[in-house]
Amino acid sequence: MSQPLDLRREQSIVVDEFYRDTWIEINLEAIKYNITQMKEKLPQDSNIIAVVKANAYGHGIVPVAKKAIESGANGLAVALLEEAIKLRRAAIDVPILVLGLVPPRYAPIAAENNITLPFFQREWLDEINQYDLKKPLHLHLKFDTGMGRIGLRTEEELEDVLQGLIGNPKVQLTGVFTHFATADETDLNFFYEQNERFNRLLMVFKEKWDLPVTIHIGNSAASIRFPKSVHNCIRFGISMYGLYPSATVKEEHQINLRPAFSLHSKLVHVKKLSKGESVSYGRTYIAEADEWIGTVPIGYGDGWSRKLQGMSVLVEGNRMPIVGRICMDQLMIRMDREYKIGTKVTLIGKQGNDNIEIDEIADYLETINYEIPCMLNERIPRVYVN
Ligand code: PMH
Repeated sequence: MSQPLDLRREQSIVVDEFYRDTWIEINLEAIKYNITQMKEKLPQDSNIIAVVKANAYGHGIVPVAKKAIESGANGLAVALLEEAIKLRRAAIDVPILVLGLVPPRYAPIAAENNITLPFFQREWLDEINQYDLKKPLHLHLKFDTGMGRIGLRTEEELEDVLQGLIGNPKVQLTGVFTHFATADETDLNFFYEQNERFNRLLMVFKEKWDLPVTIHIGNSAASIRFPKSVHNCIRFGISMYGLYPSATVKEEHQINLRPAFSLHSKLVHVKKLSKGESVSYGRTYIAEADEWIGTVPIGYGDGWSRKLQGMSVLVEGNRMPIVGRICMDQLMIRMDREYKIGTKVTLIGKQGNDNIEIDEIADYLETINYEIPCMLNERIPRVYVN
C-alpha cells in the first residue's frame, strides 16, 4: 500500500489529507509577528480581537485563531454563527463576536456556546425575549456611523434599544462598536466625521449605561494610523495576515508587517513547442519560436482566476508568464529553458531573489489584496509552518 502520509511526517507539517502538488503555506510565525508589531503601537491596556472570518481571510480559521490567541489576541471575530461554532468545537474558549446579523431564532445556540452577537434593532431584541436561553446572551451594540451597512444610526434608535436592554435578564451588553468606511484612504475627512458621530452616540449611551463595556472602532487601517485613539480594543484583520489595508497605509510605513500566505505548485509536465503551435482552449497563445512550456496543476477551479492569464509565476527564482487560457485545474507557463518535472513553482510569495506579492496579484486583477487569499478555495490544502 502506498503511504502518502510519510511524506508529511518527514516535513513535520500539519495538514488534512491531500494528494496533489499544489499547496498554500501559512507561516504562523508571521501572524505572531504582525500581532506583536500592532501590540507595540497600542496603549498597554488595549485588547485585540483577531478577525478570522471567511476562513481567516483564506488562511485557515482554526490554526490562525489558535496562533492569534497564543500571540496575545484577547478575542476573535467572525462573520457568521457557523464560523463561531467551528471555533468552539475546536475547544477555543476566548470571547467570540459575530459581526454580521444572526437571525434571532438562533440566539439560543449563540447563548449556549457563549458566542457574542451584534445587535442594533429593537425588533430583534424583542424577538430574543421570546426564546428560552440557557445562559444570558452576550451582545455588542453596533452603531452605523457612515458605513451604511448595519447598525443603529440615531439617538432615538439608541434610546429605544436601551429601553429594551435595561433590566433585561436574558441579555448582557458587553460591547459597543462601529466600522469605518475610509480609514485606509488618503482623504480622512469622512473618517473624522464617522469618529465624531460615534463619539456623539457614545456620549448618549454612557449617560444611560454605566456598566463597563468593550469599545472597538478600529480595523487595521484605523488602528495602525491612530493607535492611541481607537478606545480600548481593536478588530485586527488584514494586517494580522501581513497585508496592508491600502497602498496609502503601506506607503506611510507606520508598521512593519510580514505576509503569512504563499502559494506553490510543481511542474507536472514539460515540453518543447515548435513555432506556430498553440496552447490551451481557444488557441489564444501561439508560440512565436521554439519554446519550453510547463504545465502547473492549478486552475480556476481552485480559485486561480482565468483573468490571471499573462501574470507571471516563479521558477528557480525567475519570472515565467502564464500563457494561453487558464483551465479549471491546470495552467501553462512559458519557460526560458527546460526544467525538470517536479520543479517548484511559486505563484504567490518568495522564491530565490524574487517575490510575487499578493498586492501584485490584486493589482493585476484590479481588486484588493483581501480578495486574493479568500478566492483560493478549499481544494488547495493549507500547510502550516512555524
Ligand atoms: N470589523 C468589521 C466589522 C469588518 O467588516 C472587518 C473587515 C474588520 C473589522 C477587519 O478589517 P481589516 O481587515 O481592514 O482590519 N471586513 C471586510 C469586509 O466586509 N470586506 O472587506 C473587509
